[in-house]
Amino acid sequence: MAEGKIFTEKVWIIMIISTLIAFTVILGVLAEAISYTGPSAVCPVKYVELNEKIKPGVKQLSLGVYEVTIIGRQWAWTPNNITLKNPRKIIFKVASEDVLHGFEIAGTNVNVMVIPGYVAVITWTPPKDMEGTYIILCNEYCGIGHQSMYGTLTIVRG
Ligand SMILES: [Cu+2]
Repeated sequence: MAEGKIFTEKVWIIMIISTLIAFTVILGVLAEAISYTGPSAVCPVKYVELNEKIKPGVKQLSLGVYEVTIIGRQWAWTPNNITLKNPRKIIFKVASEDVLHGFEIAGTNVNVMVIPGYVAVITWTPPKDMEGTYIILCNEYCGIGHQSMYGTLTIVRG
């Protein structure tokens, strides 16, 4: 009788461990499939130095590699309309001049909270076939004009 219980316990332990392994493998494969890149890095910036240290704009680092520096303030992103030609890798550096904002490019996995006093850094590899115009929006309520805080990212191929 006791041996039968031990056998049942072993079967259950094996089933639980194999389920955990299966879930972990599935999660890993799906994360790879959607190009999940994990949490972004943040680095502090002194509030008064923000405008000296952070110059909004687009910089091409090498062929297809762009650094896009964006400042969020109530209620706009600067720059507001970004056009990139054949991007392979985009490094977004996003900072807030006033309150908490949320930087999101709709339809992609770019989504980061922009905390005043920090620069959020996201490295994003857009899919090779991705082109067109995508909405950049603020997804953290940041005041009365929050709904008008949006811009565009246009990816041009060819
Ligand atoms: Cu907002």
